[in-house]
Amino acid sequence: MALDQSKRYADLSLKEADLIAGGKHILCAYKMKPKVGTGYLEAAAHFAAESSTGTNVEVCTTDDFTKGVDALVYYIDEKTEDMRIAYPLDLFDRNVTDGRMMLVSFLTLTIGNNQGMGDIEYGQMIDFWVPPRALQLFDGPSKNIADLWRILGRPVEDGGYIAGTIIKPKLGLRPEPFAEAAYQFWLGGDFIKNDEPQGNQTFAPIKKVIPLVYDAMKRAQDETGEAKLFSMNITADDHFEMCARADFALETFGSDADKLAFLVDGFVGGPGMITTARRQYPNQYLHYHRAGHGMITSPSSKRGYTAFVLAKMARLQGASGIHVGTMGYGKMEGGADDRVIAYMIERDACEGPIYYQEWYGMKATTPIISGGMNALRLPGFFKNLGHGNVINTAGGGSYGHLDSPAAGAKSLRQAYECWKAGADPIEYAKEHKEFARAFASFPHDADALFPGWREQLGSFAT
Ligand code: CAP
Ligand code: MG
Repeated sequence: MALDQSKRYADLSLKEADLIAGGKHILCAYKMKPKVGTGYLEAAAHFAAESSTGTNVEVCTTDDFTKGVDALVYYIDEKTEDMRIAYPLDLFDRNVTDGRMMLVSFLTLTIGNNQGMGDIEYGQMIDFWVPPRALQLFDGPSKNIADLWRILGRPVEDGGYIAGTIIKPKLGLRPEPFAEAAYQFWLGGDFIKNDEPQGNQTFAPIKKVIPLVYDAMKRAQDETGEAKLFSMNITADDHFEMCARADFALETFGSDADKLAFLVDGFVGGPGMITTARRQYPNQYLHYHRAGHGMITSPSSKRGYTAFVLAKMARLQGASGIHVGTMGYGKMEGGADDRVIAYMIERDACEGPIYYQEWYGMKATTPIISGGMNALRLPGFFKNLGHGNVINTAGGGSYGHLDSPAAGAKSLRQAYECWKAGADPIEYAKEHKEFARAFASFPHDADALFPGWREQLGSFAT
């Protein structure tokens, strides 16, 4: 049995509204369940102790100052497993170099040791609230979708849908076929990203691939008269290796370097990689790929934190865009309600699952929609989200189009135009060939989403 520390680490008389008005705490909400035999408040207090100044026993080195920075449980509801903790700002580590806050310290405290405690069955962070002072101390995004819209020659507000892809197959393309796949898509679309494991494999060395990709970009730009964008994976264990990749690409792209984004596998790589990219390359769009996050953010998980929390942290850190799933319209887990993930990162104020967060002008982070998407799934997706100001990357949805990757790309854009016009997709398809051919390309989806399409579209789709 652990020591009951609830007298020190819990104060249920504290009001959330007062804590928010005071602005001196970061608030975190968890779903927490103690192990059988441990009382709820007792477990919660131990959780707060372990996440701040304490341990499982009293230590003689504690003084009055120490107690002033204790994290405090301020709300519990055993039935719903709700537990909320207020963390004094002074608890969090600050940079020696510039006094700023760091995400790694936020994580070490709020979702660190508390994840492996013997008297806790599970604890998962479902929301957090950041006071204005802490917002000032995080980098936030430097570039975002507005910068991409400007490059694409569109309005910097409501600039609309960016049609993208991921070079597929995921691995196994040598430099020439890789660049050719990029060229083929760019003839119809805007944005291409490396798939998250693509880097400097021996069969496709960066120093051969990147110049060929840039050449493909230039040719596609000449051919279409449009600007094109490429998001390059610079993920690496070593900071200097990341920079070597990024610097090489910037030099290669030369006068088109503004069209180069940097992709970082930020979940497996960790916050340090994101901040390295954010601080080293503030002029480039920073693309946060979250591969691996499902290990804790899956709806089946009761530990770690949710996809919502991950996205909110990404905006604080300064990701220009982060994957937010497909809200039940693609191949990955998630549902229609995941809209709130997108809203929280793109709005200046937003109601989260627990907290209302104001961002006080911190730049927005773009929702990146990826995973099993194609033209047929997009109209429903946009309807659910309520807008189309996103980057969408469709790998299978582009390279799986029967006619060509360019036709796949065009079918994506047409799906957006169809939704924007409020048109009936089958009727719209009759006048838009690439969209019509998406029905024949993805007949499984077509049957599920538009039963009767074969009879209605007939020769338009074949
Ligand atoms: C999509 C993707 C992304 C997933 C990751 C893939 O490809 O590139 O990695 O979207 O999930 O390899 O699966 P497809 P999330 O378009 O071919 O499905 O975006 O939810 O983080
Ligand atoms: Mg991928």
